[in-house]
Amino acid sequence: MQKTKKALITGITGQDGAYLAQLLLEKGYEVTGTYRRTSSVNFWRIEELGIEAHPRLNLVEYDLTDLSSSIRLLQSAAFDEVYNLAAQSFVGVSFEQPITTAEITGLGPVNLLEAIRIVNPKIRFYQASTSEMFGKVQAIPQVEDTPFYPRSPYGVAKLYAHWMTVNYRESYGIFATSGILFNHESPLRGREFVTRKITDSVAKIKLGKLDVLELGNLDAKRDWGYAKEYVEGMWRILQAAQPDTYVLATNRTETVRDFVSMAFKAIDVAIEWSGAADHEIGTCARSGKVLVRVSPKFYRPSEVELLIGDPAKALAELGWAPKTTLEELCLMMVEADLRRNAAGFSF
Ligand code: NDP
Ligand code: GDR
Repeated sequence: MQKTKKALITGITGQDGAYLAQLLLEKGYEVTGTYRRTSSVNFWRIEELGIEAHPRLNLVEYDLTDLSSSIRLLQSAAFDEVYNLAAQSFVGVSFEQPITTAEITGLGPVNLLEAIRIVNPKIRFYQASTSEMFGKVQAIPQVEDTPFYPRSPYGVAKLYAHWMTVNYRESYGIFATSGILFNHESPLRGREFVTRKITDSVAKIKLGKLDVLELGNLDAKRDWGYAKEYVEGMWRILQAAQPDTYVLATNRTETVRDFVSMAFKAIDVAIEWSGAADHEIGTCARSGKVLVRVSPKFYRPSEVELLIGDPAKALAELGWAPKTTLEELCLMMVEADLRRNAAGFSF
């Protein structure tokens, strides 16, 4: 009989943590998911997926910045796989809190790598690296060996963690892997990120709960995929014969403005754009009402203008490819936000 695999997921209260937990439970794993102590812990994502009371799911309190609790956590069960998804993950906030971001997002993963080295170097480790490491892009499309040029404290912190992961792989023979994931979204995305902010606001406008959607840089281009498919890629990265680095992306890029138009189209509203970049507006083609306005307060001190990834290596070596189109993803998110807002709640 095959032994039940044990996985540890840091950051189970986040978007990816919730989907990954669901996937691993479906695959028969015993899953330990970590959450942070706060005055009111919020498990809405795992509740929405219906897995919060799963008999093979164990929830433990943990903070990534604490080395001794990282060691005790790894001593608490014979984990086969560790997925490090915990991070201060919002780029905008990283400009306001660069040191906290460095401590959590940069140094945090080293606590786990050290704990693996001390407790059991056979554990397979996944680090959630990011396309933000490409920043001011040096090549189009971006692949695994495109030079990095991060443009935010978040990107710099992730790049440190990325190279430490590579270093632990090369120095100690640890099965330490890194997925350079491009933006991935879903109905479980946090509302501070632009796609979910847009779909939630479009739902509220449709239901008469909001007049105008205010955004920052509409010209930024992103390669947006569906989060549920990306966590499958994380799992495949840890099942490979050798530890390595992989890009997961769709190889399609669109502007924030395009995503706004797409979301309004989902509620049958065509948007007409006018005005200069820093006070551009979007009006309803039928009524002439202003529905979208640019507010420079959402601009970042330095911006990542264009991201587009080529996931050819993941396809060739892992058999991973994205399936859901951006139109399908956007519609799925608008419909979920319409449902939630109509029912009177939205996280
Ligand atoms: P989320 O912001 O939704 O989730 C982040 C998780 O990290 C939350 O569970 C959060 O807990 C937890 N966390 C934050 N700080 C700490 C800490 N000090 N100790 C322990 N846990 C902590 O992110 P996503 O799910 O979207 O992303 C998952 C990972 O992938 C992140 O590392 C992110 O940077 C990275 N990534 C994401 C991409 C994306 O497009 N989504 C693309 C590339 C990389 P709490 O709920 O308490 O805040
Ligand atoms: P990003 O995602 O910074 O790419 O990081 P986000 O959705 O925050 O921004 C995408 C782009 O949209 C522009 N933008 C706005 N962004 C937000 N949040 N709010 C706005 O009002 C707004 N208006 C315009 C931004 O300037 C940016 O160009 C995400 C996170 O999940 C990271 O953790 C992850 O590593 C990367 O994706 C890949």
